[in-house]
Amino acid sequence: MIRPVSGFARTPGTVMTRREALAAAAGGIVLASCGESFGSLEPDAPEPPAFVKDPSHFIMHGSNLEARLEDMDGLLTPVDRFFVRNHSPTPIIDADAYRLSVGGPGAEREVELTLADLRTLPSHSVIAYLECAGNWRRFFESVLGQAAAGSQWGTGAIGCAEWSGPRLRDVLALAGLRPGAVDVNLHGLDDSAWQRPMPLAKAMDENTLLALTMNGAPLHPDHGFPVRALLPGWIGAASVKWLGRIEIATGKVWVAANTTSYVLIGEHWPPADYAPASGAPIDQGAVKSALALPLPARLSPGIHRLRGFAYSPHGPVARVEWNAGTTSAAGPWRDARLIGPRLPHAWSRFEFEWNAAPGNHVLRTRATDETGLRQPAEALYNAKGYLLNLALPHPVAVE
Ligand SMILES: Nc1nc2c(c(=O)[nH]1)N[C@H]1C(S)=C(S)[C@@H](COP(=O)(O)O)O[C@H]1N2
Ligand SMILES: [Mo]
Repeated sequence: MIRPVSGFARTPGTVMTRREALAAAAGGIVLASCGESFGSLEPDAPEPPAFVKDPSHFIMHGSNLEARLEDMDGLLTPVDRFFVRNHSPTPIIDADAYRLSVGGPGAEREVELTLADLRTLPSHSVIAYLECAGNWRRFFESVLGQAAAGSQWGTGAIGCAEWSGPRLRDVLALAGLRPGAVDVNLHGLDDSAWQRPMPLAKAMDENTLLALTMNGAPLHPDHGFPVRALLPGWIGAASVKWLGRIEIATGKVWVAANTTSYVLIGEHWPPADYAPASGAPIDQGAVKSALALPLPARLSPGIHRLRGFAYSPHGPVARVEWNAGTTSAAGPWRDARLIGPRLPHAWSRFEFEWNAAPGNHVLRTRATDETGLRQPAEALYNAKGYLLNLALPHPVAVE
């Protein structure tokens, strides 16, 4: 049942941070005698981990977990291998108390939805990759020679999953769009109160979802249980997890995630006159490919079948090439085989055979998408380290 609410919606849902949930489980939270407020945590209680899943499969970067491409095989990344990017610890949300509020100045009315309400709406599925805009950031230092600020991700801030749930546009229709609606801002229920707006056109896209499931199972807490947005082709930051509020605005919305972060800053990147930021905000990702090998890799001499993943926000990848060279010089490009389905929002897998001679080598791959966009040989520095997509030199020692 969908309840219209009057005035500005109250804070939706009942949220406990992971720390509070752990403390509650351990008896660390004391209810005040009137039952209205929580007592404080023991001051010297150790900080709990920022995530729920077993971090041992991952490379840890503070509150973030980087996946290892060499651990991934099929089209879909298993949840226990899927990277996590958290601006604050994973909140544990009570599904029964959960409410999603939808409204704002661009809406006809304020509505509040339960998880059951969302489950009654028509469900749509999309197989889509999700990548952090800062994936590959560590190569700004090792390849471009100038470090960029932020988590020093290698190639593993990416995964591909099947996401299902109602379309965002069907949820917006429940609140009713006014003619003046311009932007749709999404608010997370985590401590960071993560927000990222999108223009109405992206919100109305048939593949912009409020995902309730990932690979057929309810969302894992680390990936946004009970509801996350999923914006295929856009930087991961826009796919807001633990969604609590959808605000329909009558003007452009400026938040941290499109002014101080997720903007291109640097001498080659002039600020955009439409944005109150020192750089132009980014939304789409870039065409890229990466080998499913450790970085650096070590192989025995002989013929190896190597494989990897290639993807573009603009549609399926049409071609992947590879070459074996050195740090300073690429070898001749050769075609890799594309394997498995080529879907509009998913990544493609590729493979090729390489006869590895003893010595130190540098392998490179480059993807070309169906629109003809190809990974470049070089890239321009930006201070926050986003969207690096040059044909990555991957060192391989053969011995
Ligand atoms: N509420 C909330 N949503 C969020 C974030 C966050 O910190 N809080 N991080 C964003 C970023 S930067 C990325 S890259 C993706 C990562 O999604 P994942 O952790 O499910 O892999 O979630 C996005 N959604
Ligand atoms: Mo991200």
